[in-house]
Amino acid sequence: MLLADLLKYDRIVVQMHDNPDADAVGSGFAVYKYLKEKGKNAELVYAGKNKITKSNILLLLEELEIPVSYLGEAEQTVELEDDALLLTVDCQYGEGNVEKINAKNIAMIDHHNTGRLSDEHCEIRSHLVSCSTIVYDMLLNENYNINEHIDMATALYYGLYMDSNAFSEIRHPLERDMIDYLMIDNRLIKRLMHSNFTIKELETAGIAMIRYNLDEARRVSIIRSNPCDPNILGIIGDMLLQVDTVDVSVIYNECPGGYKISIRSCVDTVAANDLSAFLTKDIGNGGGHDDKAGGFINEDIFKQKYAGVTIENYFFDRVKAYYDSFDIIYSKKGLSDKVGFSLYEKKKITIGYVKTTDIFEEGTAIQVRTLEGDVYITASDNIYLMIGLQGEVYPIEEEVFYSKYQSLTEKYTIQCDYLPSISNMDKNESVSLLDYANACVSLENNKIYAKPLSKCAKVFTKWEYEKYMMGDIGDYICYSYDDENDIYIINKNIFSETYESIL
Ligand SMILES: [Mn+2]
Repeated sequence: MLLADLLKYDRIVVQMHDNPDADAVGSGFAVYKYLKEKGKNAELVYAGKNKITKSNILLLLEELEIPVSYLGEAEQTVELEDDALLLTVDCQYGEGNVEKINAKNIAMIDHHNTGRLSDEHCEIRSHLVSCSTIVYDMLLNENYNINEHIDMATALYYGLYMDSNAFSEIRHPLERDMIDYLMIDNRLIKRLMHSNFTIKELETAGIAMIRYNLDEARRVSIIRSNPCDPNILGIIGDMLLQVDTVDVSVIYNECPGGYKISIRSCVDTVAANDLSAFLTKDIGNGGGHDDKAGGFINEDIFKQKYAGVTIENYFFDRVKAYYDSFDIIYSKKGLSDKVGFSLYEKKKITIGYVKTTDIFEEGTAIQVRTLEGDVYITASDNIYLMIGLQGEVYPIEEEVFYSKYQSLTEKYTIQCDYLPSISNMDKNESVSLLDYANACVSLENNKIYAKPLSKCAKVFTKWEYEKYMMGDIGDYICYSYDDENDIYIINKNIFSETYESIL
């Protein structure tokens, strides 16, 4: 669905979920404002038992002069005209968290995973942490200049901020781009950040800390908190990491529909986002950064999959299982055991490459943003970037490049979920890597040693990645034919597409 698709209606009611949070307000207000500007008879509403009382939301509405109507318990009383459109934001029509309004025409924009997929009336992207991100992206697709409206930019930013637990649970590069791009009212954001919870909630945090549990050997603490605002979990976690014997903290509590999790880590061998993904695998979703992450476990799915297991035991067992699940490999030290590796050759496929100094001046600190995370390098005539079939990017030295690839005269083009971008860190300028990419094809002697992993591995490569490369069972651990300290992971699908065995 496109935002422009909504314009065929003249009257549009934008409905946020009941007890609207910052994300519902941010995404709802942005769409509302866009529709108003297009000359539509638009309205921003919410319904349900409760009127908004949370201090930060009231402040947000007041300061940005967001006109919101409260419809009360609307199911019996409100009926939309036949030619009007009802658009639900940050929620889906018919779900339990949003009062039903009788309407003939219905559209939705949401990031919650209910199993519904996008179609011509719905934009559902459950891989994103906030609905504000979806609306941001939809506005950009309309070539709409959000930054001409500081109120809209600020509301979207705050929506993402709150739904991602202060940006700690961001999963997608689109969300990183959004933070960099939006021009916001910093003073207001600061005020909002500091009116986040009540003195009662502070007490909840205190009680949770008293009830800590510590695994001294693994230096990990697991805490169950009483129900509270998700932000509080992050605050407890930040505090726990100040303790000299704690490296990782896992905090969870009950929330509507399941359990909310917050994870903190201060060691480079445990990335909080990986631990979160592990703990929520098949029963929810999790993500974030290497030091801070969050997640959600769906209660119904949990009970189905782990019948008879209490949530306490689940966390104790799974955290232990996580620590036993991986090996750690440092490229600098090399591999102590090369048993089981075989020789493979790169297939003659066309991939892309860019010379870093074709984009930025020699010596510029650059950040390459890809689906797998950010990589930091310094632009140099000697450093090239390779772009694979699925948009994966990795650096390579010039000399190695020319020994393994032959450049072609054509440009390199691919279609993938997120096109890698590159930015000059000093000037904060970002460009698409594909605009500079040329095609190349691998030479005959492009060989590596590789073997499929039978246990997960975390590889610290010779390049400055944000964190280790994570290899799952079935992915390939590889090292270069000419350099046994150049160790890395190749995803199993990419491996079979790009390498073939030579005996
Ligand atoms: Mn949301």
